[in-house]
Amino acid sequence: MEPILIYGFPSGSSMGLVAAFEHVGQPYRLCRVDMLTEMKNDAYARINGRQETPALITDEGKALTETLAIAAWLEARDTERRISFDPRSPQADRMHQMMAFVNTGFTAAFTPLWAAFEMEGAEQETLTVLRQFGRNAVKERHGKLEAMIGDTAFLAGDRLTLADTTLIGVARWAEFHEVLDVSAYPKLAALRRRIEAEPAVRYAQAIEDGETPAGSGACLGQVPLADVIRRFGA
Ligand SMILES: N[C@@H](CCC(=O)N[C@@H](CS)C(=O)NCC(=O)O)C(=O)O
Repeated sequence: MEPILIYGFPSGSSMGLVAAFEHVGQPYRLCRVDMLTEMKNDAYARINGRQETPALITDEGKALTETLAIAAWLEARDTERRISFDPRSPQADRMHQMMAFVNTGFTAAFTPLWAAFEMEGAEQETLTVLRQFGRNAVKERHGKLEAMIGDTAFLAGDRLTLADTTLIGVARWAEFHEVLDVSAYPKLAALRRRIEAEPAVRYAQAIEDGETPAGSGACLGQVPLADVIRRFGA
């Protein structure tokens, strides 16, 4: 069977993995999850016990969770090295380093902002503390990332790789939460523009927006979440 990538909307980090699968160009399917209404229940927990997206149903019908694990699964099958490098090369080391930084410190910095956003009935004081803490953390991590961006067109070289797709779904959260002026980080701003202009990323954005873009033809269609849970849930 073809792997099925379960992606969340709105504004899911999994948008980057959709772009990665599309860019690799091997047959895959998608499964769309409304993160606000379809994820926090026992049925979805049969796919991912943490009730999060992304998740992957592998070609062996097994559920695999966590962005970095799914990216590693894809990297191992990217034999034409369309989105990765030879695993023993310095470029692969750099790619993994950037993916790890983005998926840990950079992504985690947004946690207080999401907590404040989703909190119902919280005291104003609590929300203010969370937002202030989140704003500072996001700015600090943006500064660190800006310093880590080199002279290449993309994060790990001159072409789109898994480092860029790991970043792109998360980077836009800065605008969502309106916590900083993106232009204060010119290297990151330019990098994001280049990543967002890639056909696979434009495809993934259109998919997230609920459109039906033509794409490369590698995506064989969307599978309803209920079917995925029924067939592959634990
Ligand atoms: N460590 C996980 C984190 C995944 C994650 O936080 N996903 C978000 C969407 S981008 C989510 O599902 N949030 C829902 C929630 O926890 O409320 C990974 O890297 O895959």
